[in-house]
Amino acid sequence: MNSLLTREGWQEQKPERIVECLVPWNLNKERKPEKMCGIFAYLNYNVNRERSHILQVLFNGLRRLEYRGYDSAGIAIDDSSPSSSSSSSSSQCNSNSNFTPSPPLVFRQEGNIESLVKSVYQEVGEIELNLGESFCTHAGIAHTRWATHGEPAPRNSHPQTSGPGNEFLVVHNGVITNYEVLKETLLRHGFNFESETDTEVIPKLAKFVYDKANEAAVGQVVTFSQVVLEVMRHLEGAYALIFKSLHYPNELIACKRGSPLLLGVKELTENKENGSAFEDNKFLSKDGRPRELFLSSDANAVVEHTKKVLVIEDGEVVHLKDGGVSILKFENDKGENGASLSRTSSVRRALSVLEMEVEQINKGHYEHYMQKEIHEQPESLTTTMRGRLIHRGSSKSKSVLLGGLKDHLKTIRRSRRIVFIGCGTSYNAALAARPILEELSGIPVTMEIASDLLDREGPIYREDTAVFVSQSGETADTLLALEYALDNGALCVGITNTVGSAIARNTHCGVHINAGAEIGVASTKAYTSQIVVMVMLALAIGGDTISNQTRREAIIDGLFDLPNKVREVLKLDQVMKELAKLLIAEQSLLVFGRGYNYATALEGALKVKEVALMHSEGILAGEMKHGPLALVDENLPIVVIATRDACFSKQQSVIQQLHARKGRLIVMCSKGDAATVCPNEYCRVIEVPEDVDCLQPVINVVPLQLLAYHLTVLRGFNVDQPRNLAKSVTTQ
Ligand code: UD2
Ligand code: GLU
Ligand code: MG
Repeated sequence: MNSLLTREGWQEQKPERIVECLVPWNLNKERKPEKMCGIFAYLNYNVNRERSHILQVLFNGLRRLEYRGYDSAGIAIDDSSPSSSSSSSSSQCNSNSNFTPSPPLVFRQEGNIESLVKSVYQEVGEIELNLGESFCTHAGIAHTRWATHGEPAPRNSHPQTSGPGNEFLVVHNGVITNYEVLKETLLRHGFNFESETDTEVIPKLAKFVYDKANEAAVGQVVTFSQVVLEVMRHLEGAYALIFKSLHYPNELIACKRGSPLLLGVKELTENKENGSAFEDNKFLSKDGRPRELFLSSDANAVVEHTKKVLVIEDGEVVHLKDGGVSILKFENDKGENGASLSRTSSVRRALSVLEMEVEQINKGHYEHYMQKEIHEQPESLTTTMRGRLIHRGSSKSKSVLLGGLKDHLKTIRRSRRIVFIGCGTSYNAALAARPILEELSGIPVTMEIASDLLDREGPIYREDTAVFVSQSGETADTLLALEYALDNGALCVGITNTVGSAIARNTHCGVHINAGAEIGVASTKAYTSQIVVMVMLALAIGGDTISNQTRREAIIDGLFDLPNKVREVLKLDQVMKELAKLLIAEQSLLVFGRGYNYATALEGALKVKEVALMHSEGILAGEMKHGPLALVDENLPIVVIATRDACFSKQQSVIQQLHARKGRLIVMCSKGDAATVCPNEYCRVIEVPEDVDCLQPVINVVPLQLLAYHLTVLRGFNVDQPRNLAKSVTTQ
């Protein structure tokens, strides 16, 4: 095999990764243009370029990314050059190795690129920066931002910095789902934060790592890629990142997970030995040849400079230095790992202290992950909706934007049916969203349990949209069903929590639920985030019509309010614990629901089964008379979900009938309805806050999650690793 990158530690490159990019951005799935925001970097090596030229290249790069949507922008360039600062662009390119670099300059602005350009030239004027200054080698970075964390404002724009002195600068596309714990840890280590972004933890973490490594490694040089590999080890979520640093002048590092990124190379001298630089072993080595290197989240911004691009893959760390490019592979297993980093023992110690602190903050004061994950649902739901619920613009109109689906909505709307495919909790989440999807889209929605679809080899057609729901994105049955649906030509949409997972990679498009890592085996926060994503999906597919406008706005308002409602319902913790005490010795528990809350009944029962190891059944209340009623007696506890929606009066009648058979009833109802649902105090009541009907399942499941949790603890079972179950079921 032709080894394209030959330096030690470099990966063998698959030839298909190196592409002649004539048709921008349609070469593989990951290079789809529907994503928001963008990254661009320009590094000129061994060729004189004036500052004004560098600025132009950066601004033009950003202009090419404009179509992707953004709300602010920023750049970073060097303050002074180690080469002679004459304004001539002579071909002679000398640099002074004794040069001490000064902190890079950062310019950030909200609004469009032109307002950034204007403010840069204004500031340049104010600080009397020489636009004609020539740089033999220079690394500049640029960013357009679509705010997810913190409003569009200069302080929240990128590059984000490690602090005064701009020792480390980072531009980021994506969402860091564990930024809160990292931030708390770094605050404890004396860092001050200036922005509300998730991104700011990244440059600060880089400085932390750099400082620790240097304290420890006397006389030993820590490389830029070593620093970044350590930083990556701590990041969760989706990202494309470019790092620039005062400590590593004229170097850049790019890495990614989930979000796209590519490298373009323009050779400035003819390479006589080999026509194609990308097939030349030496091409990326430090051969001293002048060249220009570009990094971008989109080929659009690179094609005008060069047609030769290298698609960066997840987990790769691409290091641009001395005109050469090296690629290291990051394997995200903790401990002594494949990140090819030799750490001194003291660095290892410093970093494992950090890891432990993060771990501790992560679990907080909770005893179990499941408990923590139940209680963090207001935050995880907020993260799920970040950047996706829009009430911008002068009209203040409310809408939903799912970046990953934007370009596929037309196809979905034209499909003959939507098929939800999942297993366990993910199936239940889809079931909860089914009614609103049918209502808003008018498209028939059917449900498939992945294994059953495969057992039957059920019909899937080209005209179908198949939606695959999986927390891990690796669920074996769901993956096989995906293969099957792809073979049958359906449009395949993924809904997963795990960026870069098999389902995220192999579906045509999809939505990341961004709930943050879920560690407890019994899914809780992923379930509620999945429902919210699918309600947003229904809003997106349903589109804006006059007839459904009031309904849509009510749902969007409800979504905005949902984290607060969940916060409120979590106050039932003690009530559910008391209830758990009453049920501790029971053999069985039934849960009745219907309509939007049929899924809640199934999911509540599944939780009790999974962790409390108690038999439990979710029953469609409409089916009561067709069997389940036979079980009812004065001993069997039954939960009935009867919150306010179109099924309310039917549920009242179910309660009456169960009561008539002396059923032991626990009724979940909307606040203030206790007397209505349970006039004679013959039952226990759980009163929950009310939201829009289709969002009620998110609220209603919480008390049942709490019940399952407390039952498990009281019964003395392992909450986070229940018997016989695995977090991610990757075998059939
Ligand atoms: C993108 C960024 C997000 C944030 C946001 C700002 C990524 C991964 N996400 O989120 O961090 O910057 O823009 O607006 O960069 N996909 C699948 N199958 C799946 C799940 C996702 O194909 O199961 C695709 C999806 O079609 C899209 C990409 O993966 O092309 C990212 O999906 P997303 O939901 O993270 O996208 P978005 O725009 O909300
Ligand atoms: N999450 C980051 C922020 O809010 C990056 C958003 C983006 O991809 O532009 O600043
Ligand atoms: Mg599961």
